[in-house]
Amino acid sequence: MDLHNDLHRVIKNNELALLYQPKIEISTGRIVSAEALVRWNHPTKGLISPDRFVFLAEETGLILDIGDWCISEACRQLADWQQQDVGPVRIAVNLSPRQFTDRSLPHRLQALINHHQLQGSVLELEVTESTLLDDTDRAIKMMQQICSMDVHFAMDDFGTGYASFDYLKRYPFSTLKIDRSFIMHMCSSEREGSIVQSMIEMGHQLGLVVVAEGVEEQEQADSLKAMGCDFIQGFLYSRPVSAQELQKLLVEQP
Ligand code: G
Ligand code: G
Ligand code: NA
Ligand code: MN
Repeated sequence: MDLHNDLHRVIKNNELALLYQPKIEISTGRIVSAEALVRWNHPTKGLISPDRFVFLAEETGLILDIGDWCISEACRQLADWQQQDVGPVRIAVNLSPRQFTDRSLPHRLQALINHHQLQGSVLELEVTESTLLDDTDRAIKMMQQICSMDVHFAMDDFGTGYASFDYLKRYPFSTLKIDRSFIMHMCSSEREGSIVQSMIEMGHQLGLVVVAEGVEEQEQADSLKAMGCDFIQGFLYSRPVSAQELQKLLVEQP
């Protein structure tokens, strides 16, 4: 498979890029955070979505290098904005399961934070439950180590797997992201609406900040606001955009 061979060269050839999707704080309407989403700018095949190469990279172990590149690029961008007085804004980076088996992750995160003279709190890590399944105790320990650097964790795609509220209680998460499949039907189905409402309430009871993903319609945003959801993310507000475009949005907001 030739994509596979090409994948070995993505970093050396500088073919990866991060796009950023704003997360809007519902109470203020402001962008205070953005999710970094990786893209592969292939020399002949054009822009390739992570859906097509992240699993390949997981299989081959290349995800470690790609993941490192993403975190380090996010830190570089944060430092750049800090110097230009853009923001304040936090960046959330997605972590894949394999990255979480790497015991040197906390140490390398700390080194990047120090190198770029950042506060840990400007960085968030998004993980899905599959990332945590392997070795619970070790995962909790690693998360605690990273949390002590003031880097926070978000549980991504919540509601799609087996992760229960017990899960959220045991692992040091500070944010819960409701999967977009629930948001999609929340206004057309009373049942789905109630599920979203209960996720928000239970999230708050556990002391978590709640983000709704995949918000595409104003009606959904209005309901989420009425339900007390904290942040929204989705095409209604913005697609993932380049760093320059996000910078423009940040600079122009009141
Ligand atoms: O951006 P897009 O909607 O195409 O992302 C598709 C999938 O790829 C999503 O599940 C998203 O979480 C994942 N993804 C995007 N960027 C990264 C990344 O930097 N690392 C990992 N592990 N997954 C990512
Ligand atoms: O798995 P994760 O939640 O990281 O997936 C993020 C993916 O969701 C990205 O590929 C992003 O492009 C996509 N996405 C973001 N907002 C929306 C939206 O409003 N609608 C849809 N259909 N996809 C979205
Ligand atoms: Na994510
Ligand atoms: Mn998600």
